[in-house]
Amino acid sequence: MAIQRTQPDDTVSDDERAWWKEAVVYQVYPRSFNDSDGDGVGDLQGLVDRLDYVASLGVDVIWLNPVYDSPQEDNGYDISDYQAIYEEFGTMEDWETLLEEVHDRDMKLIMDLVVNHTSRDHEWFVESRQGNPEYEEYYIWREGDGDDLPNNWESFFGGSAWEYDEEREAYYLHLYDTSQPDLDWSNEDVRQDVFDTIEWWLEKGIDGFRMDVINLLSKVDGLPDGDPDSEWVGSEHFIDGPEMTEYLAAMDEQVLSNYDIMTVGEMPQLTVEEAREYADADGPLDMAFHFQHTKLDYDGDERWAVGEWDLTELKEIIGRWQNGLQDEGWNALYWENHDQPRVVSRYGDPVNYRRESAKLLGTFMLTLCGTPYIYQGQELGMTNAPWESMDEMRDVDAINHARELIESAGHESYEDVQDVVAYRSRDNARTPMQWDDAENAGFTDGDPWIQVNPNHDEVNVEAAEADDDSVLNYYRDLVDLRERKDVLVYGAYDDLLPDHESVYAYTRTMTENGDTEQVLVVLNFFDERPTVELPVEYDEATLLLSNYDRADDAPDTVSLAPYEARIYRLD
Ligand code: TEU
Repeated sequence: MAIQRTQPDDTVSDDERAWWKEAVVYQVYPRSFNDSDGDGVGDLQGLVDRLDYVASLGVDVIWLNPVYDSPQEDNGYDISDYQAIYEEFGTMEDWETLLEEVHDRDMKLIMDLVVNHTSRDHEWFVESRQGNPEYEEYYIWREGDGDDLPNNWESFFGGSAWEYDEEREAYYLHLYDTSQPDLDWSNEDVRQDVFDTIEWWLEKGIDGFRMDVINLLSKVDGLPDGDPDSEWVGSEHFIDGPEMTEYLAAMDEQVLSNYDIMTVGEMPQLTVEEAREYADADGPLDMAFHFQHTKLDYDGDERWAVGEWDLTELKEIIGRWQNGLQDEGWNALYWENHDQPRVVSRYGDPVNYRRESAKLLGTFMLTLCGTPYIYQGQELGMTNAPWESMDEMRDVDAINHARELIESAGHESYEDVQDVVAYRSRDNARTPMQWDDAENAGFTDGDPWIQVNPNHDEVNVEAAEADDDSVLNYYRDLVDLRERKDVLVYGAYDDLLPDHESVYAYTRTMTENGDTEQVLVVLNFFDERPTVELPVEYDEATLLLSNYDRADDAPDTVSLAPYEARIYRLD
């Protein structure tokens, strides 16, 4: 007999349901997806050409990274015009075609909203640095003569968060690259201009936003020095600042609440308690990306060092988020995005068990409670690339930190820091999508803007399509299973083995109209062959999906092969 849970949180009422909870999202980084005109850079037409592929995954929503006009210092996260398309990606007409084609395939399109900062080339900044009274206060300026920094805050990309501007003879704040000045959200005109921009896009018919570093908008008055020992100096004064809730509530009231859309906030250093507040039913955010599970392989707090990771720590983090948002808020589930190295190279085994571990990690992401986000190429089991020299790297974050590492630790050359930089670089996510085994993986006829991963001769869509057992076809099965099983979307999560160091096993349970449905997920995260006893009760167990062909034992005593993943239904 299935475990009859009595907790009220097993049941799902109609008003707890939402289309964006039932959706699976696919993230497209347009610069690296598909190049239609041979200039080596992916583009909107290239994405349109591959929409049938995206639809074939069974996903419901596409999140498109920034395509707005931009000098591309941070690949489009430095926006110079919110209402224009970056020329190399195409035209506004191409974008409109994209939206139409996405909708024609019954998918939705969400756009990236980057409003903590603009590009230095944005008209607002150009006017602001000239001291035009209308825009003077649009950014965070502080007096100075170029010698004394206004405070000790650091840029996430390394170095001080202040840059001296010769023209205005003052410093401006940039929490990211020097080319990305922070907007001053305490200025009502800034807020109004941003809200107008949001409305302009919503009126064009998009289905929502992913909001870049949205918990950084409010900075503490007086901009006091931060704790010099903290992971990101100054962050206690600019993350979740005092006016955050007010700004978001205004955004919601004036614009977002008038549309049936989905919103997901990207929130560095987010805790589950904060997520509950941000994501409460009346707020503007449906869900948020936190970073806790992406830091397991840091060395302590240090991102530019690699440490051993621990499965029980992953369980502890995931459990906290699964349980913490069970009745308030909603999880955004992800392993990869354009900022994260490839997950198989971090938490799987890219050499001996690439296929098995990619499937295992996918099973995990698609059987938790929340909305899953698959990043392009994750469904192929794409891996990190080699990065033999600095010349091959494109990412401002990786390049700055590689330089810092070389200087600070008394190293002499890139070779001395290559291991950590190649492992951590965001460029790993940005190598071109691997369509086939041709010279440039079918991504472009020209010279790709960034190297193609040499393993594209083996790991590519064409090969995966022809192989029933591919990671790609397994992802399709996972998405399909999730779309058919409400319990995988809404069911309550119970960790069966919180202390086990290599096997992760949990149930998902949902009660509806008095019937309880239960699914059991068993995951062996390493290359050992453990046998585990599981505290489950059932009359009948049906294996729904597995990445091995040999799962014949009953789910109360399970012997697992390396990186084996199984999903059972228990009745
Ligand atoms: O990223 C914010 C950010 O700080 C992280 O995503 C960071 O890259 C991550 O913690 C690394 O583990 C967003 C965008 O996603 C990123 O591409 C931009 O560079 C950044 O904002 C600035 O807009």
